[in-house]
Amino acid sequence: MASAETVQPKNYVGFDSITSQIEKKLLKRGFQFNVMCVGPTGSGKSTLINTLFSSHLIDSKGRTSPAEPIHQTTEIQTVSHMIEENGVRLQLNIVDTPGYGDKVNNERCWDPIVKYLKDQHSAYLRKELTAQRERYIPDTRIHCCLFFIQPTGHSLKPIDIVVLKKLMDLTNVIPVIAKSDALTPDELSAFKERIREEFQANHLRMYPYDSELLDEDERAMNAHIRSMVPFAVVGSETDIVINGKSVRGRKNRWGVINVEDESHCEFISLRNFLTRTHLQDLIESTSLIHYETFRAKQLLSLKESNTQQQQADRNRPLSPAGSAGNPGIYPRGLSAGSGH
Ligand SMILES: Nc1nc2c(ncn2[C@@H]2O[C@H](COP(=O)(O)OP(=O)(O)OP(=O)(O)O)[C@@H](O)[C@H]2O)c(=O)[nH]1
Ligand SMILES: [Mg+2]
Repeated sequence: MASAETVQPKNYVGFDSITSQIEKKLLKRGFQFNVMCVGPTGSGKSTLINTLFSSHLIDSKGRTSPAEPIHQTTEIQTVSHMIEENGVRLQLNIVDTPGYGDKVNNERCWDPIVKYLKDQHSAYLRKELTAQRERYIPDTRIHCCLFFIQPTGHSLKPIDIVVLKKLMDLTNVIPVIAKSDALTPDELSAFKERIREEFQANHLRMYPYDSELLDEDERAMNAHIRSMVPFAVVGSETDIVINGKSVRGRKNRWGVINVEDESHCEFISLRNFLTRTHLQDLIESTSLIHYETFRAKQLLSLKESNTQQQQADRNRPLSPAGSAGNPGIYPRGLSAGSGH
């Protein structure tokens, strides 16, 4: 058999334009990027979402007067934003979740969040398995979950570890230290170090993941990110004027924290990481790692239950009404809302 070797065509064939064709098509269609915020009650999730996208997308507890009622997120809510930069359209969907862990009994308080994540994988799988599937399946799978850690300066709480373990199997998890203005720089770096150790000790896989396919630059970038994670962030919905320039900040009795100043917090690093350097990789690893794992598990359990059903059917005495029944539009076990 002839060995594989690179052959140079004599005349210009033109298929090298395929990359720009694909690019053009993708850019025209745009991207969907779905981010979810998870964390304890009052940890600043809604405020950070508003800070990230500079608009009042979601009610936070921030009050401008004592008479104003406290806003607490009580159900999972999604807001969408269409962003366009240099002809590239990005549909950003942000999923805010109610804080967990403030009840007397916190058992299974994470269930609605886990169910939401699984439902999105399941909806995609159902669409993919239909006979006449759409060429382009709208993607509601969560590409990245910002996990809010309270700035205690101690360690992760047992409930955090339980929730993190559930989330890691389903999505890319990026831990952030919320309200990091509560810690001094020394406390913050010691806290970060302890959290990284706890992640390792509890076998919690933190995004970004290493892979053999990465080149040297990408590896170096990931190593840099890993040395930074968890990102220490501060959120604010108030504009403050510093040197004649209006910025998002928090004013307290001893000064002003400028959310966008990299010497004050890592908000800008987090935003660049999400929307610039790792956007494509977050989308890709959701599809290639988390969705594939979910898909394989679902299809295997489907196969098992079908085999069991067939065996039961075979053992059943024959009767005129002994048909296996109508499996419906979905394969058995994959009805809407399955997968949890
Ligand atoms: N000091 C400080 N306070 C913050 C920060 N971010 C938010 N807050 C305040 O913390 C309170 C709660 O913020 P939210 O954004 O509503 O918290 P949440 O996590 O959405 O709360 P739930 O919806 O109840 O889960 C508000 O009073 C915010 O102004 C921060 O970075 N630093
Ligand atoms: Mg909230």
